[in-house]
This record gives sequence, structure tokens and C-alpha cells, in this order.
Amino acid sequence: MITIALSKGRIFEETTPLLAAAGIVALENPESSRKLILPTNCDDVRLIIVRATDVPTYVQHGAADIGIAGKDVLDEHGGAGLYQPLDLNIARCKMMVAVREGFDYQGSIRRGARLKVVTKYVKTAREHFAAKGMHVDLIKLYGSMELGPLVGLADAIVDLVSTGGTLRANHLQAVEEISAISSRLVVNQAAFKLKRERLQSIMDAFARAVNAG
Ligand code: PRT
Ligand code: MG
Repeated sequence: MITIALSKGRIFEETTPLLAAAGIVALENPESSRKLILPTNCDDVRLIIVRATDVPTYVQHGAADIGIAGKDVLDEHGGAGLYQPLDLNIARCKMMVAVREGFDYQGSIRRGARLKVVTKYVKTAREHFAAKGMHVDLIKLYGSMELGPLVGLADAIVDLVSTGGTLRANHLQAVEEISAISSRLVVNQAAFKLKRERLQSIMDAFARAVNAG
């Protein structure tokens, strides 16, 4: 049996064509089903539906053989116990620093001000500001980071941006790009040895579909 860990929402949607290229079709839709284990048309493949941030954990511990996770999530996790053989080029966005419209970010840096930053991506943010030689106070949030600068919790946020619509709606502006983000295939290292043939056929089909798209 091959177990594939996925999150619902954009990753499931953008992975569906890749799975189809490998001949794998979920028999239920995770958006409407309450099941967390979804059978597929292949007797030897099942999908498990987990939180996006939990995908690396399931694969690391071998509860799933492979999974699909954003580079944002993998950077925070650290990648221990995982192969990351393939960039699937899906769920693309950018990790950015953003501030309130009119806030002088560059000026604050020049003055050596100590900025307060809210983020869900504490490791990424810490490494980014350390590399710039900036001293910041990081405050961990679990969502709605955009609110932080509006209510005086922070001067800046570190978050993902795709269309920019969320920033605009909250009168924030991006001031710095930290990295380009896309989703990666992750593989449990032990499973890759024990189930090599079947996993390789799925990986090859994914790679062909990514290169064709
Ligand atoms: O939503 P939930 O709390 O369950 O978990 P999640 O947010 O971790 O999962 P999900 O499904 O929203 O995101 C899964 C993966 O998609 C992330 O790990 C990223 O790699 C990738 N991705 C791509 C994004 C976005 N684009 C994105 N725009 N993840 C989140 N966003 C959010 C962003 O955090 C911000 O709140 O969308 C908002 C900004 O979008 P725009 O279009 O307004 O700029
Ligand atoms: Mg989300």
C-alpha cells in the first residue's frame, strides 16, 4: 500500500491533475467528504487528508510514504527524514515582508529601529532578518497576520502573497521578497528504499506532467 499525504484546498486541487497523470483518481472529494482516508481507483494507493503544515510530519514518521507540501512549510519543518526530489511548481506564491501603507520600512532599518514582526513562519523570518543584520522582535501568530500592523501588534508581517489582494484590502504593502514558494514532493527515506519501484513510477509520472505543463 502507498499512502499519499495531502492538504485540501489549493494543494489538493492542483495535485489532482498530477495524480491523474500517474493513473490515480480519488474516489471521493475531500472538500465534501468528512473522511480523512480517501480510497483511490488504485487498490494499492490511498490519500490521507491532513493540515498543510502537518504533511512533512506524517511523511517523516512514515505514516505516509509521500506527500505534497509548500516550500514555506518545509522550510519551517526543516526537512529531517525527507527526500525532496521534485518541485511540482504548483500553489506558487511569494514569502514577503509587508507593512502598513506609508510606513517607512527602509528608513526604520537605516535608523536601526527594532521592528516588531508577526508571522506564522518564525524560522523563516528569524533567518531572513538575521541575514540582513536586523534585530527584530518576532511574535508568532497562527493566522490573519495582516491584522497585526492594523491594531498595533506589529510594524511588519512575514506572510505569503499570491494576488496581493489580501494586502491591498488591509492597506498593507509588500516591501521585501524573502523567497519564491512552490509545492514540493516529499518522500519518506525508508519507504523510498522499501517501495522503490512503485514510488518511482509515481514520481516519474509527476515529473513528466510537471515538465509537460
Ligand atoms: O488554510 P489553513 O490554515 O488550513 O492552512 P494553510 O494556510 O497552511 O493551507 P492552504 O491550503 O491555505 O495553503 C497550502 C499551501 O499553499 C501553503 O503552504 C503555500 O505553500 C501555498 N500557497 C500559495 C498559499 C498561498 N498561495 C496564499 N496566498 N498559502 C496561503 N496563502 C494565503 C496567505 O497566507 C494570505 O493570507 O493567502 C493570502 C494571500 O493571498 P492573496 O492572493 O490575497 O495575495
Ligand atoms: Mg490558508
